[in-house]
Amino acid sequence: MAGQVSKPSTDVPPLLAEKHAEYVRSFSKIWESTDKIEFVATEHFWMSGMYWGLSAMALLGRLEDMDLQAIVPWVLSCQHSNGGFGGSSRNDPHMLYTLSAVQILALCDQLDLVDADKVANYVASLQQPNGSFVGDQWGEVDTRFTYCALLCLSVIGRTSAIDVNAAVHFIAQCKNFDGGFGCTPGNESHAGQVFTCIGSLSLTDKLQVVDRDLFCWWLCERQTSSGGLNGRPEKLQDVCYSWWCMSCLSILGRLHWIDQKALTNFILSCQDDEDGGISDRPDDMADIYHTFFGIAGLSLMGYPDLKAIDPTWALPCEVVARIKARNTPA
Ligand code: GRG
Ligand code: ZN
Repeated sequence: MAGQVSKPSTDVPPLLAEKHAEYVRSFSKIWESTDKIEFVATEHFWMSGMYWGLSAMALLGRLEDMDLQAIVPWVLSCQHSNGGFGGSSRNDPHMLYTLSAVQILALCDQLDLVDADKVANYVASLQQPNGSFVGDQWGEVDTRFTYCALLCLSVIGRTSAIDVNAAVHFIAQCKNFDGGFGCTPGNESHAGQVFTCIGSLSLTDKLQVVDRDLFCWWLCERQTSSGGLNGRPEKLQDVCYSWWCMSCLSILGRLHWIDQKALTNFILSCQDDEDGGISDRPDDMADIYHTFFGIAGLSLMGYPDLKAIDPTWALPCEVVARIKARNTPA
């Protein structure tokens, strides 16, 4: 057990939904304050920030409080001529932001605005002969990009644009002796990477590659005495692993292998009870990333009044149902 108990559970407030909704709304106003350091420091990942914010609002049942009329054209303005999207209109295209863009358009029920062939061509151009994917023109290979490719193409109904079997073969090569997965073959298992590999195998219906008991044992060993989960042995607990680990356990039907009450209390103890938002650990500064993944973790555990999130698609279940209906031939 790597962590310490940070707050007795009796001190823990319930989910401060209204404060978090206000926090997400104010995050989107960073974009209007070009003189602020936050503007400069975060611009390259705004597209993902917008996906985290919108998804958090969707799980809270408050998506309509966001200015979707402004967000959709902004997303489209970040697409480049090669079909990929940048983190902002001034940033180069990247697989990460192409997925976030497509996810946002799905959340907003605006997938008809996507030129699916163009996006599919971009994603396919990043697949390597061994089945792996690079994130952009600079050539870094990582299982994150395999998941992004598979999910992005699943959302737009174009998985036929890539060699899915080769992609699965690459993921299988990243499996380690502990049942987990790393970012490339031979790399250490890490909870973030295992999500991308389990997500990829779930999307492609190839979960038989997983050594379920061994792997789920590794996952449940991520819970520390704080109730929170860490990303690998001897590391600190962090709210975002409530998503990276719990999504895998959910996909594999083993959520009950975690002490969910203790994890719920840990996530709730990371809320900013004045300004809203959720941080990585109690008393740290809240950010939009941990706000989303904290709420997403609570959603996986069935926290009251939250909409359900799909552990494979990282989107609300009702959005996934809409996508599947759209992509299923009549
Ligand atoms: C649509 C949900 C969604 C994801 C898209 C980008 C991506 C695909 C997945 C990222 C998976 C990943 C690698 C997450 C880990 C992020 C993280 C907390 C990294 C920190 O790593 P270290 O080594 O932290 O700094 P530890 O906790 O090990 O000390
Ligand atoms: Zn984190």
